[in-house]
Amino acid sequence: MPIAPCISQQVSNFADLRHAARPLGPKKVAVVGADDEVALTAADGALQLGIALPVLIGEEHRIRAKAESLGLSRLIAKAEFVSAADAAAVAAHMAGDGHIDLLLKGHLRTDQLLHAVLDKHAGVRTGQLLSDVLLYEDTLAGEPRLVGITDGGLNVAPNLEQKKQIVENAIEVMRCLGIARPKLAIMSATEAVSDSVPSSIDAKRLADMGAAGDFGEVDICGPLALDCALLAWAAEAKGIKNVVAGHANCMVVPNIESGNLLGKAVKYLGGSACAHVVVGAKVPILIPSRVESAEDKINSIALGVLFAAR
Ligand code: COD
Repeated sequence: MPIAPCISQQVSNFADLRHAARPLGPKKVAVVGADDEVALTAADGALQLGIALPVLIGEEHRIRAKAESLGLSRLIAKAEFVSAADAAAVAAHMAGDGHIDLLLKGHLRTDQLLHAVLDKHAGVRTGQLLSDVLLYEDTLAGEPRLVGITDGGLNVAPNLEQKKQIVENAIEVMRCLGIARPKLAIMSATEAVSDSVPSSIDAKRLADMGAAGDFGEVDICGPLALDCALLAWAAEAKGIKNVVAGHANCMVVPNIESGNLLGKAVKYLGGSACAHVVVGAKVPILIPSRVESAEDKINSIALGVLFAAR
């Protein structure tokens, strides 16, 4: 059954994304290991935007000291504090019990948070694969638009069944941006299907599933290389006639390395702002890297709010 878009109008940049999140908030956002300068600054920004009610989890005296040193008096006054030695486990159980709408990684390692979330006793797992979708602002077609990359954050070497679930998760995120019929490019190094490039075989299989209607209202094309996914003139030059080619809303990459490299390339080489969210669990999970800015983390909170409200 097709899933209805979360919002009626398509979100095409991060300003729109924050705007779209406002009427859907505030959501309870747990900052896990909250004695973290950037995460606290982002939580304060999201509080100010009206999209988050921060729940600061970790060693309370450290969190208060850090927030005070940053001058975040509004956050200290409005946030809920949860004192916990094992912030990840406490946050995961609170999410499982329905007390938290969104998890944001603070001062702890990504795998610490993910292992707490994957613990069956926490009640956050749904049976669906968890995967990460990153958004960046793409300007190759002239007008800025948000384009997704998945999965550069979680699944190291997904098999075909796991890629199928990564596609399903990506479709759900695209629908949250108001895209009723998302265009997904299944990425490889070439448009040719070849035994010597295994990702091209999986890409063709996923595209065939898309054509057979297995994913509902969606256009899927693969294998596609980066140029033909994003540049209409490149697809035309190669004679590829498909609605996705040159206009992909989301690129599904073959493994974590390609997704991670592509995500960091759009950010650091391309200079784009970013947002990303892990979906597939009971609540959206935000696992920004330690070097991401507070602004990118606020974008991720806005994306998480949109997803949580679907
Ligand atoms: N979705 C749902 N369940 C999962 C997933 C997933 N993506 N991955 C594992 N599980 C379940 C398994 O079914 C199992 O029940 C349990 O979790 C443990 O599974 P393992 O032993 O295969 O997984 P782990 O413990 O080795 O680690 C899972 C991680 C997600 C932590 C691991 O894959 C990981 O570290 N991924 C990379 C994360 C990372 O460092 N990203 C940084 C780049 S930004």
